[in-house]
Amino acid sequence: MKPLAIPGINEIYHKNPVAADRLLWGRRTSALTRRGFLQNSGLGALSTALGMSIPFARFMPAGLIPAAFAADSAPAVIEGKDGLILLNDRPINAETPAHLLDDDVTPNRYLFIRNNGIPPKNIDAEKWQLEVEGESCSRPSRFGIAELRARFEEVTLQLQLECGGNGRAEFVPATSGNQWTTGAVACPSFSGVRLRDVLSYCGLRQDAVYVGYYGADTHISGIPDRAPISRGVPIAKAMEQESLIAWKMNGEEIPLQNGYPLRMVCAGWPGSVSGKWLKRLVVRDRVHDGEKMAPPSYSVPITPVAPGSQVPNEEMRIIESMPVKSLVTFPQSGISHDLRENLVVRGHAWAGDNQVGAVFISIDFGVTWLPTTMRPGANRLAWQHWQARVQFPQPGYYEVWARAVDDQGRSQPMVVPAWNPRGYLNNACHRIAVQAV
Ligand SMILES: Nc1nc2c(c(=O)[nH]1)N[C@H]1C(S)=C(S)[C@@H](COP(=O)(O)O)O[C@H]1N2
Ligand SMILES: [Mo]
Repeated sequence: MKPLAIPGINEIYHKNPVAADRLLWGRRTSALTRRGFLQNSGLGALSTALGMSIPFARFMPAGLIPAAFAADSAPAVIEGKDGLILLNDRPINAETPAHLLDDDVTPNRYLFIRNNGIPPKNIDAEKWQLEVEGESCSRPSRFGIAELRARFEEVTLQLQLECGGNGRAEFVPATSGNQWTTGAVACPSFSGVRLRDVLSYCGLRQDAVYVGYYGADTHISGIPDRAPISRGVPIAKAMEQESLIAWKMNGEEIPLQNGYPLRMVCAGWPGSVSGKWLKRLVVRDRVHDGEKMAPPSYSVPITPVAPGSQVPNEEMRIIESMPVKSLVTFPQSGISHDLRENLVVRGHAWAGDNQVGAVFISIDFGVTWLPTTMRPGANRLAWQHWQARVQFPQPGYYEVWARAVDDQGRSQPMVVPAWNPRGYLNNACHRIAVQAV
């Protein structure tokens, strides 16, 4: 099902080499693209390239790159992380293919890795200390992990983490940073204490505005005392009952790459607010000013801009709750399916601080949408599971598209949404390819 040649590719190369490269080598094809890359090649050529007919070809949006053209990347060899796709090896950044995210609760080995620096080495969890301080903290304190455990109530919650740059690979023109496709998201279960219990114990002054974190990872440059990243959340988010300081993931130690032995988890916001290898929390009387806290990091233009624009920092806002999104985790894109049988299609959906209202799927390029059955999430800020059965009318090439709508009525877009300089918040619909035979 993976064609070796794409008709018209030479012309595409001529006009837009970056796009052509993506088409051939990239994995940038899970959402629709605004550009008509294939406009020179007719539908006949497209069917030839796919090696099969396209029953709903008449509904195919102009310029759609078939999901079947998504190239396979070789999985990386990262200890304890079988099957992840490596995007960068220094610092390590690796994403999870959609079909490996099929579990209701993401196993430790499938939690994506997004490192801004180099993780600490030779960690002794028994000696690990968390400091809480800052100008708006009235009772600065230190805790070992055993003390956190003894002093505060232990809670376990399933919490969804998604990197703000997930889906970046689909923006045109390309934006710098890790070229995540769909796999910088997961929803493991975390155990620890509530951030708010710790903060309340340490005393928040009246003027407290923000909580910032510092981790034990080191800057890629090797410069000591330079934090690779130090972000945080406004007090209101920190005080939510789902915001945790966690030492366990799925009942096990947190994997080294994911923040062992202690991390913050503030779900529904960009993953970057959830500090790993957590050493220090600072209660601030202003928006925290740590590394990668201010625009343009993890920020988007306040008003939409033309693709490729330069945007002054003052015209950007820091990303907070993430937009509604979904994934098809079963079947794996590219399968062949026996036409005589229904195909079970399933996945997850999530909506930042909100709930998902509904998930729909389409097998005719978005002309008709079928409802799916949804199960509630395990708790607030956990992803929600959906499932449907589809029947294909005749043999040929199909795409299954999934589209979630949040409880405010906001839908995922079909096409890549507002371009922004750093390539954040692409919540376009996920598509998979199915050959009915
Ligand atoms: N100390 C520290 N915390 C960090 C990071 C980091 O590089 N260092 N990366 C952040 C980013 S950008 C994301 S998306 C999440 C990723 O968490 P994961 O690697 O466990 O999936 O951790 C966040 N916390
Ligand atoms: Mo991130």
